[in-house]
Amino acid sequence: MGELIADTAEIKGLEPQLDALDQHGYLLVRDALDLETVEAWRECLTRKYKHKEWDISNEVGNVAFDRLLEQEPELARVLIGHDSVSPYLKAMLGRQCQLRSFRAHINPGAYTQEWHKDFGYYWDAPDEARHALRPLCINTTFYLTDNTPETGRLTFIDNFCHNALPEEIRHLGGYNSDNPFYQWCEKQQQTHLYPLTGDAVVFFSHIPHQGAKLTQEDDNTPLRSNVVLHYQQTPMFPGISFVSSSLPAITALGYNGTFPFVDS
Ligand SMILES: O=C(O)CCC(=O)C(=O)O
Ligand SMILES: [Fe+2]
Repeated sequence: MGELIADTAEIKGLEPQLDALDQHGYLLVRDALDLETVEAWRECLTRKYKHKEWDISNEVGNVAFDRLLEQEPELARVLIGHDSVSPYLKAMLGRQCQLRSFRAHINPGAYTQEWHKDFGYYWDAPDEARHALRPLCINTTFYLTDNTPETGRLTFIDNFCHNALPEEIRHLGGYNSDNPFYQWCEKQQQTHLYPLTGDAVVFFSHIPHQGAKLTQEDDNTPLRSNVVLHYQQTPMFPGISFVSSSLPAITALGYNGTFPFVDS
């Protein structure tokens, strides 16, 4: 498999960074969180994992927590519209930027994520209304542990952002690698990102991606984990296809409270 290193973390200055986000669909932001914040999050997720307080535990090795805005308000709310990612969110979504959902992941054992797109409805929209503008959603994924070529990664498809997914595979997916969407993704030229502790990856929620953990941590090393905030540009019907629901955020923050860049 050919591999391109598009080290968007090296790009300095907002405009070139936005150009890179536009071109690749993702941007690696170094040192988004300080170590104190990272350690508080690791402690939180480890504790909740030990107490089996997760909302989802799936067959590819992801354990997810979906109600942290309500359960851990002090830790969670400071990440909404966080300074490290707010210039990109503001530039891409403006004041229409709404927090959609807040999900943290921990990977206790073997983990190769299914190829997936968080925002599936993006691909349905043109079939429904071909003149409608397609809403844009953005992930800000904060990494709490190191991903190196030896230990783990987040993988994207090269030159994908402005190409359409072939129509026959657009709606497919699932945890099983035995599906044509997964196999199509595997055949494409890919870029592996290696986000380190405290780094964030900002990316468009409709583009296919896959996380992985390559080695099991020893007892003294924190388990691979991350915190994902999904933002959406337009108020959306709660039932559209998206990996996580918009309802816990609205319940925890109130509708107006989900808009970080609007003065209330
Ligand atoms: O495990 C990972 O790195 C992937 C996380 C993910 O799917 C996301 O941020 O949307
Ligand atoms: Fe994802």
